[in-house]
Amino acid sequence: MTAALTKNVARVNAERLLATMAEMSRFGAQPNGGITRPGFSEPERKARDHLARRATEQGFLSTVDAAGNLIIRRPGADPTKPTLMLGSHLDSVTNGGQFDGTYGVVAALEVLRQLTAEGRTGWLEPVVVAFSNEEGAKFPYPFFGSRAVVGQSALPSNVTHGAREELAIELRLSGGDIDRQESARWPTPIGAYLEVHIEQGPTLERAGVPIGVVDTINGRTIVEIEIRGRQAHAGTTPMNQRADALATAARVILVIERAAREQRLCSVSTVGNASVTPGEANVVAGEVHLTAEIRDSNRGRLRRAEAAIRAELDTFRVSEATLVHIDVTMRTDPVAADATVSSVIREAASSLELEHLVLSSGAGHDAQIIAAEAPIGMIFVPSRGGVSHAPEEYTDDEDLVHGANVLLQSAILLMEQ
Ligand code: HGY
Ligand code: MN
Ligand code: MN
Ligand code: MN
Repeated sequence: MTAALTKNVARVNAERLLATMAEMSRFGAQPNGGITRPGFSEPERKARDHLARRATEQGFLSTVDAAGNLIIRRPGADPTKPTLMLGSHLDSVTNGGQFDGTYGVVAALEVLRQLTAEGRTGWLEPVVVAFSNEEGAKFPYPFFGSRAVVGQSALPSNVTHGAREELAIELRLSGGDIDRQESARWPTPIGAYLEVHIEQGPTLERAGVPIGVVDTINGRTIVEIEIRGRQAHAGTTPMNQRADALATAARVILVIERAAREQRLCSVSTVGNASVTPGEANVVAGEVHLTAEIRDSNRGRLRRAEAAIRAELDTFRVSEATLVHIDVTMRTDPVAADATVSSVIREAASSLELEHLVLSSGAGHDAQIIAAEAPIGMIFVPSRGGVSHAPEEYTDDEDLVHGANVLLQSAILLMEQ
């Protein structure tokens, strides 16, 4: 491709993209440079309101659906056309980074601005969606918004009345309504879904390649593990008369870690949360609650790993004085990106003279949920040191601009097909 040809390729307004990213990083900012902006929290509401304000200043229409998703449309958008959905999320994990999710939403808005400025229309109507509670940091129902859009409920069937009520209050403050989730279901066919995201892993940086084209997104199973022992005095209870919930929890954690690290039953396995009751030095723990997850790109392996972990933990039920109860709270299957959408992304990268690499996603994304109803494609940009879900998360300005340009070019190719 010659330089003259590349010059004619549409580009986003890089300055405005980076300025909007900088603005968004104020919401939930921590002294250490991290971001704490859990779904359905005050900082996340402020971030969404800010972006909605920016969008309406530009003449777009912004609405919030019953699931708390922020939706940005062009005025006069043709409601009969299938949607070209451009999305990601604005919520973060506790003390996470500025780029995870937010970059995808800000880039999508920038693409909508550029498509509009150039007066581009096609058989698809471009719409930006900032999905609510993708991470599930404060309310443990990840993909809350994207699930609602495809008519699935993110709430586990056994959610307690109290937990549901707590969510209902925060969701209402965010403009949603827990009793009207079905109304969040997307009303028109989704012709294609595109999401640009930081890689959150080291592959692109190591290869020195600016653009990743995602072929698969790993599946994930989240389990809650309840370990019940007998609360007792740590100074007087003989070691052979204890039912120590925390000691059992330690063994459970190692079983789960071994599943991926040693047994290689799945690609990764993690216990990311433990809460100990009562959690005091001089008390044998009576109860421990663990949240664990396993991930893999193969559905069969994921299911077999889950069964193997369960079987091993089952032996604890008889060998330990404590009681171990396991509850699956979320299963997402591995998802393949659509071949046509992915080839459009590759073509878009080539037209911008950007080298690309095909890779899989270890992290979860709203794209994998939308895949239930639409062909999806994902664009990755490099993450410094492969770090994410941490304050050190960072992507160069130049790479942010490249990713947004590939998103824009992919959108144009899909709309004008
Ligand atoms: O946890 C994930 O994979 C994603 O960042 N929500
Ligand atoms: Mn994340
Ligand atoms: Mn994300
Ligand atoms: Mn005492």
